[in-house]
Amino acid sequence: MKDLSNNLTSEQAIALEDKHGAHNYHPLPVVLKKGEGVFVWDVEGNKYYDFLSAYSAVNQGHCNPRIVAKLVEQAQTLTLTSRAFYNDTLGVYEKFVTEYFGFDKVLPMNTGAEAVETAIKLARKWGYEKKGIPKNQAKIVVCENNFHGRTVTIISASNDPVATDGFGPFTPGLISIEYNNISALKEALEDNDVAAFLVEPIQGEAGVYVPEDNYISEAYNLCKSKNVLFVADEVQTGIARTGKMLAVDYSGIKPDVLILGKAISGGVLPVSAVLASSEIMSVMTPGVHGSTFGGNPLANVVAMEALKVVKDEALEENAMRLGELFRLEMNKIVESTNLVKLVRGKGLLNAIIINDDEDSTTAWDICMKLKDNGLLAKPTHGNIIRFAPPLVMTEKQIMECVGIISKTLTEFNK
Ligand code: IF1
Repeated sequence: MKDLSNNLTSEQAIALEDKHGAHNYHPLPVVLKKGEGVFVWDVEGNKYYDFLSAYSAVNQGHCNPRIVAKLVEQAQTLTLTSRAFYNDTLGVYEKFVTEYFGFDKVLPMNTGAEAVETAIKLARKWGYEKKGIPKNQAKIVVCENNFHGRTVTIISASNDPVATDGFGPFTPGLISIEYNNISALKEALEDNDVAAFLVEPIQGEAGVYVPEDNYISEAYNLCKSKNVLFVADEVQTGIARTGKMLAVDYSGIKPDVLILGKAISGGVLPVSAVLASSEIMSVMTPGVHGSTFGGNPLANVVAMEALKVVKDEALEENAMRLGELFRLEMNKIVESTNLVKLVRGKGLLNAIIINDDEDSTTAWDICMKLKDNGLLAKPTHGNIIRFAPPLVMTEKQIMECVGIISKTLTEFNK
């Protein structure tokens, strides 16, 4: 066990980042040194419940022993070959993951954004070669207040000025419509040049915005009726986070293209994937797309173990059950204070809406108090606090966290 008493203080660590690092984040002032299961420790040895899970990447808990063991074993054997050659883990992983989610083919990538970019390229190429869309005319429909990543093409689909200002010019062919509005999608699909509809089954960054129950299934059916690919971005909602293996499982549909990331590796290293049918994936011929690290041996063995852990530890069921308990208890708190307007979410992807302006510091101030009380969470937009603990939580732990949140909100003075 690593000695926790050595080197940096929080102040020193923060100063180093401030001096030497780009200021592209505004982190909560806590410096983490260790993670184990649902807990993290800062450099002073203070222990916290992690209610962010690295944005739903450590669903299996921090430093999951099974996943780390596979990482260490492979790291001492073969870490990277590139795709210039075959290796003995990629085909095994591709069989495993395609059967796990029920698709013919997978294209392995690394970050969520890379997988989204891959899906955009795949949809466009399918549009030209299979649907007959005129060259360079393909359109992809996206939803307002989406979050799909930070690349220039992906932010070209964003209406968030903070994510877009100063990064133009933008990629054409991305049509934005209102989320959770079927008639808006119906209208957009009147355009025969639409190749795909790219959507989050629950909008995470928008503040855990859960659409109407039939939105996803009706959107899927509309896409089928117009020969448009339904592309589900489950980078944040996937891997049992919402109480089902995929958030689309609540709608009983199977997307034409599935995008996964984050917890597909248990947060141990960047792994993402795009899954589709053979017919769709057949447009990806040798040399048209790739990545140095995509499908690397470390990623392959880690992802297989991370996905096995989800089933072996029944994390879907646990997230479903504890999520229902969490929202039940949070609603009691909502009734008892006017500080919180509502709680919403599915499984263990939840958020509370603070009863204050978006540009107030109230949500941040509450998170600072939560930190003092031993729980780490962070606001998304302004007045929304996301609560997303690792899915390995126990009922006793979730009730202890409810107690911390209740205590913090009760004692909070604006
Ligand atoms: C940040 C939150 C944001 C995602 C969905 C693709 C990606 C993400 C649905 C890209 C990434 C991360 C990125 C991180 C904050 C976090 C996030 F919603 F999860 F909280 F921003 F919206 N699709 N989400 O959520 O995956 O390239 O990051 O691996 O950029 O600040 P990535």
